[in-house]
Amino acid sequence: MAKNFRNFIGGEWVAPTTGGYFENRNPADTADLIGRFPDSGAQDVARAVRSARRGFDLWRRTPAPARGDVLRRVGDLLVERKEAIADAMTREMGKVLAETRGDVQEGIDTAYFAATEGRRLYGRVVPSELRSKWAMTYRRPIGVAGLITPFNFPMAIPTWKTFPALLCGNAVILKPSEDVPHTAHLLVEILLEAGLPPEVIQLVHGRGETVGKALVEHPEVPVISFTGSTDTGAIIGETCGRMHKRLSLEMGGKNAQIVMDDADLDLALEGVLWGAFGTTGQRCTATSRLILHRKIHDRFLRRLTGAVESLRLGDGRADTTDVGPLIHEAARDKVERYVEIGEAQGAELVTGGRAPRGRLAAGWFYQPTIFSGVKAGSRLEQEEIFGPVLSVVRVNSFDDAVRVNNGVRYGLSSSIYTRSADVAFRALERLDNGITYVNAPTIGAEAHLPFGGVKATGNGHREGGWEVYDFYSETKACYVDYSGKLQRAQIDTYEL
Ligand code: UN1
Repeated sequence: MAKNFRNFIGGEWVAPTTGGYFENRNPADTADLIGRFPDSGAQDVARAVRSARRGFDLWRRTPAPARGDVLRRVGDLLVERKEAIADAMTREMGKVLAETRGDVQEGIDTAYFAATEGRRLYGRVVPSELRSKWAMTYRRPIGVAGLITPFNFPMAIPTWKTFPALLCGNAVILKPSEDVPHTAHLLVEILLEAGLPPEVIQLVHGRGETVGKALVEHPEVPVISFTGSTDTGAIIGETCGRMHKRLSLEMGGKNAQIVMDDADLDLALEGVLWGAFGTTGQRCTATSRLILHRKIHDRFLRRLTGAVESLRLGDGRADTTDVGPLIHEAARDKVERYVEIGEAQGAELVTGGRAPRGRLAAGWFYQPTIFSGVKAGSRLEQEEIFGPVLSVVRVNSFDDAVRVNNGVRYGLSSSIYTRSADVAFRALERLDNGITYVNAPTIGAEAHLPFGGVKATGNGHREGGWEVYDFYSETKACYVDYSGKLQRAQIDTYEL
């Protein structure tokens, strides 16, 4: 019998007020039922907010280094349970074990970074223009943060949002994707075990249209962070704009790897295989376009096709698997639709292009797929597919490659393979993305660097690294005048 999991609200594990549950199934084998999770409603969110307000009152007064100590213990527990969590994550999400281990590791890195930030969280002391007066800033917590996370990094992304929010002294309400609720459950168990006061964290499972919406619209949740589609981000942005909320958005991508004629082709080949088909193409940073210089186009494409045809599809928990399933039926339908669009628009299907039969029909698998002769501006080249489909675009020059790379509405990551230092630096300058890699694929951001994109990918904020701490805290400017008299800024120092 599959278990009914619960929300964590008000310091306890509770059933949803709606009484409804949804199923969580293994995408590699849909007969494998992992559990049922709460299909919560707005009332559950309202309870969570009331509790988080109490948690916030306590936590905001806990010294930041002590908050950091809790997160260090969280990191230690993640280290201890890395293997078990990776296994559970592959079971509910599908990507191969090496990747789910990496996903937990990203959480560990984020925890240890946050732990040390507890002893920094710097403000500044600056000279005042007036005598006997100090001027300084410090960082204050904001309140209850509503965090809405996607399926593709079931541990890493919740930790990117939760840990900095907590370190800054906020209380958190986490609404994980309904495709990966179990990993979020394991994370919250660890936070509690590490000594986080219970009302500082709330876990509310459910759908975006119900729980996510209720969180975004709740007047006592002043901070929202969302990773997901650009369309949903736009709706959230409207609400947050109207309600004066602080909002961080991480949305779509249409990332390209450029291979110049002077590139190390072996390296570029490994890079695109990993970038395009790792996580079955379901990363915001996935390589979905390959921009090839005409001089190496045919050679490279031939070798790439051979390599892609030898990738092994299967259950992510088997050692022999390179590429796992897609997350669910709708994701596979979307990939199928784009393959039809590609063919209808005249691109050439080089390999893949269908779902495998036989044993793999038990899951949401799709063959790694390459289209060549893809035209810049066509739908295949412009729209995010979030699956194992790579579009190859042929270009004549570096300038052409830059134009194609920048000619989409998104701007998350980009990559260029070249042996020329000046081409590499020109690429860093001209590629319109939040992240650019030289001689490395479009995926693989490290937890201590700012993560995010330009144009329709984001709204100017960054996750990860040091910048995210600015997002989760409010800067207060403080002036202390010990002159014993009224000193007028802009006037007294400058009076003749
Ligand atoms: C995402 O796809 O949403 O850079 C996150 C990477 C990972 C994170 C991806 N470290 O590919």
